[in-house]
Amino acid sequence: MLPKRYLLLPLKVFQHMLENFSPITWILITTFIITVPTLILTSQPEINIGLLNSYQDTNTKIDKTFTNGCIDTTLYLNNEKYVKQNATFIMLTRNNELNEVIESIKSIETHFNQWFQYPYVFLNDEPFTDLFKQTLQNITDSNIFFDTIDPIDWNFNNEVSSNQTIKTNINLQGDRGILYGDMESYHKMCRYYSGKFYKNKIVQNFDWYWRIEPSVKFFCDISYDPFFEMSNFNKSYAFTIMIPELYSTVPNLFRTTLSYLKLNPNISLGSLWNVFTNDYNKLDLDNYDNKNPLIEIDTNSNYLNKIVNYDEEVYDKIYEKIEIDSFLREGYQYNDDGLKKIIKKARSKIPLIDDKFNNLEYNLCHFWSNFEIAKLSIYQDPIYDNYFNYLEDQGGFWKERWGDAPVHSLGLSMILDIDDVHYFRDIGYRHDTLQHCPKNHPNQLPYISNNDKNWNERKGIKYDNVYAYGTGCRCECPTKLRRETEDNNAFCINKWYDLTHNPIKHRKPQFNLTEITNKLEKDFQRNHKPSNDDQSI
Ligand SMILES: Nc1nc2c(ncn2[C@@H]2O[C@H](COP(=O)(O)OP(=O)(O)OP(=O)(O)O)[C@@H](O)[C@H]2O)c(=O)[nH]1
Ligand SMILES: *[C@@H]1O[C@H](CO)[C@@H](O)[C@H](O)[C@H]1NC(C)=O
Ligand SMILES: *[C@@H]1O[C@H](CO)[C@@H](O)[C@H](O)[C@H]1NC(C)=O
Ligand SMILES: *[C@@H]1O[C@H](CO)[C@@H](O)[C@H](O)[C@H]1NC(C)=O
Ligand SMILES: *[C@@H]1O[C@H](CO)[C@@H](O)[C@H](O)[C@H]1NC(C)=O
Ligand SMILES: *[C@@H]1O[C@H](CO)[C@@H](O)[C@H](O)[C@H]1NC(C)=O
Ligand SMILES: *[C@@H]1O[C@H](CO)[C@@H](O)[C@H](O)[C@H]1NC(C)=O
Repeated sequence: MLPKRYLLLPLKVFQHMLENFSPITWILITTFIITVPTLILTSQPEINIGLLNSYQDTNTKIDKTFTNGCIDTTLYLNNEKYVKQNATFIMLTRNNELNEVIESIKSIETHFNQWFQYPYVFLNDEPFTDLFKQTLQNITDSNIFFDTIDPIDWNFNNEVSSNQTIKTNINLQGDRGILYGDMESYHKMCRYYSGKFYKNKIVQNFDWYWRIEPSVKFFCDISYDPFFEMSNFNKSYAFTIMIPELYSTVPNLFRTTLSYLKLNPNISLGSLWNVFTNDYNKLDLDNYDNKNPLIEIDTNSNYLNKIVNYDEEVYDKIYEKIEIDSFLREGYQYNDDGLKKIIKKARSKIPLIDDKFNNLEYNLCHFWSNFEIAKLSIYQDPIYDNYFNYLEDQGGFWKERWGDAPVHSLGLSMILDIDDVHYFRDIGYRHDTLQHCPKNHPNQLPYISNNDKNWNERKGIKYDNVYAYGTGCRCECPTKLRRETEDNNAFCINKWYDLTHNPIKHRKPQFNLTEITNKLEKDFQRNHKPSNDDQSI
C-alpha cells in the first residue's frame, strides 16, 4: 500500500491550481482537455502533401498501377490482345538454400505463376544437385533451366589484381564492420548481378526477367501479367521497394560514376538521374549544360556555384561578391567593409559536403534489386555495359563492396527516363527485414485456383479490408515485425513520388544569376553611394 499522503497528492495539486491559476490559464487547460482527445478520436490516417504515404493515391500520367485491384485472370488470358511474353524468372542461389528456394517458389506460384507458367532460370557458381533439381521440378509445372556459371564470369578478373590483394581488401572491409564486407562470395554475387547475369547464355534466350531470391514472400495475388503490361505501357524497368544504400559500402561509387560520364561527354542523361542525385548548381549560368553537367565551366560564376550549396545562401553570396568587386574597383571610397570581405573570402574554403563532386551528390537511393522486373536489353545498351566495365576496372567490387542495386540504379539512370520505370505498388513483397504491402483496392474477386499445387500456402488466408486508394488484389499483409516502406524512412520513395508528380527532363538551376546580380547591384548602390538627391544638396 502507498502511504496515505501520496493518495492525497492529486487533491493537493488541484487545490493549489484552484487557488493560483488565472482565468486565462483555466481556459487554456479546458481547451486542451477538450481538443486533444477530439483530435485523436477523429484523426484520419495522416496525409502529408508532397509526401507519399500508403493511404494516398499515387497514380500519375507518367506511372500508375496497371489494373484497379483484381481482374478476371481467365478473361484476361483469353483476350485476343493478350500476348504471353518472352520472359523468365531468374534466381541465383546455392544448393544448401533449397528450403528457402522452395518457400519463394511456392509463394510466387500460388500468387501469380500458377496462371501464367513463366519458366525459371536457376544460376549457381557450383553445379546444382539432382535433389535440388528434382524437388523444384516437383512444385511447379513450368519449365526450369539450371545453369552453372562459368568461373570466368563469376571470379574477379585476375589481371586486375593478385588474389592476395583482393583478399586483404575484403578482410579490411570486414574489420571495418561493413555489412557483408568480408564475404568474398557476397562481393562476387554483387558483381555478377551488376554486369554478368544478362550475358548468361540461358538468360539471353529471353527478352524479360523477373528476379527473385530465396526466402522471399508475396502477399497479394497478381491477377494480370506484369511483363505484358510493362510492354504495353512501354516500361523497361520496375521495382517495388526503394531505399538508401549504406554509405560505407559505396564511398567511391559516385566519384567513379562521374569519371565515367566525364570520359563520355556524348551521354545525354535520362531524367531518372534526377531521382538519384542532388544537384548543387543553384545559379543558372548561361553556359551551364544541363544535359551533361560534367562539362567543367571554369568561370567566376561557376566558382559562385561551388560555394553556394543551399537556396538561402544565394543572395548573401552574390551580395558579398558585389561588395568585393566594388572594393577591388574603387577601394575604400564607398565600401568600408570591402577589405574585411576580401580577407574573409580568402580565408574561407569551398564548403565541404560529404560526397559532393562537380556540384553533384549521390543521395544513396536505389531500387532494391532483389526484386526486379526488367527488359534485358537495357543492360545490353553500351552505355550501361561500358559503365560496368569501367567500374570493374576501378576494382570497386572488391576494394569496396559496391552493390548491384546502386550500380543498376545509377547506370540505368544514364539511359532511362522516369516514365520508363514502373513502381509495382500493387505487388506485396518481403525480403529480409523490409517489406512493401499495399492496401486492397475496392475491386476484389474470389480466388480461383488453376491446379494450384501449393494450395496449403493459402490455408487460413484472410484478405485485408479495402481502401479507396488501395491497389492490391487479395492481399493479406502481415502487420507484425516489419513496417510498410511507404510509411517509414520513406526519403527515397518520396523522391520518386515528387518527381512523378512534377516531371522534369533536365534539372535547371532555380536562380538566375544575371537577374539577381542586377537587383543586388542596385541595393548596393543605394546602401553605399550618395544618391542623386544627396549630390544635389
Ligand atoms: N550460387 C551462389 N549464390 C549466391 C552466393 N552468394 C550469394 N548468392 C545468392 O545471391 C542472392 C543474394 O545473396 P544474399 O547473401 O542472400 O544477400 P541478401 O540477403 O539478399 O542481401 P541484401 O538483400 O543486400 O541484404 C541469394 O539468392 C543468394 O542465394 C554464392 O556465393 N553462390
Ligand atoms: C516428387 O513428387 C513425387 C510424387 O508426389 C514424389 O514421389 C517424389 O518423392 C518427389 N520427389 C522429390 C525429389 O521431392
Ligand atoms: C587466384 O589465382 C590463381 C592462380 O593465378 C587462380 O588459379 C585462381 O583462379 C585465382 N582465384 C581467384 C578467386 O581469382
Ligand atoms: C526471346 O528473346 C530472345 C532474346 O531477344 C531471342 O533470341 C529469342 O528468339 C526470343 N524467343 C522467342 C520465342 O521469341
Ligand atoms: C508505347 O510506344 C508506342 C510506340 O512508340 C506508342 O505508339 C504507344 O502509344 C506507347 N504506349 C503508351 C501507353 O505510352
Ligand atoms: C560516346 O563516345 C565514346 C568515346 O568516344 C564512344 O565509345 C561511345 O560509343 C559514344 N557513345 C554514344 C552513346 O554515342
Ligand atoms: C536571366 O535573366 C536575364 C535578364 O532578365 C535574361 O536575359 C536571361 O535570359 C535569363 N537567363 C536564363 C538562363 O533564364
